[in-house]
Amino acid sequence: MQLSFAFLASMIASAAAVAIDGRVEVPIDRRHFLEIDICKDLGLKPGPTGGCTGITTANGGCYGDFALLNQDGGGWDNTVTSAVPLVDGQNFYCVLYEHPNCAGRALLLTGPAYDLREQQFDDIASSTRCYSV
Ligand SMILES: [Ca+2]
Repeated sequence: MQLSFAFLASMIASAAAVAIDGRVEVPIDRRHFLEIDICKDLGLKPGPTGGCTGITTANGGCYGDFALLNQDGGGWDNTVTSAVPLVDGQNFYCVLYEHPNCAGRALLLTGPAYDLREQQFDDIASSTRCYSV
């Protein structure tokens, strides 16, 4: 009887430890890492001139040069035509910049931009910064 009680207590302790780990892990990820998805064509989907890719940044950190992005076909500098900031269940926004290192003309994105021609920002973006607020 005493052994089974010890076993049960140990199981409860293990379950509590797992729950604590899970509770800590998720908020840290959401608070510090934000993603913006960018596409070379309209509508946030692949098209005739290329595909889409994602950039993950720290909150408030600048991803400084789209020319260095080599995933999903590369060639991301001055080619972005649609973009969307992605953070699950959070208030957030991203800024696209005309020049590398988050400089030059800036475009604030608080939701999906399906056609950056409407903001005179088609084939312009060279860097980005995202914030969770
Ligand atoms: Ca540019």
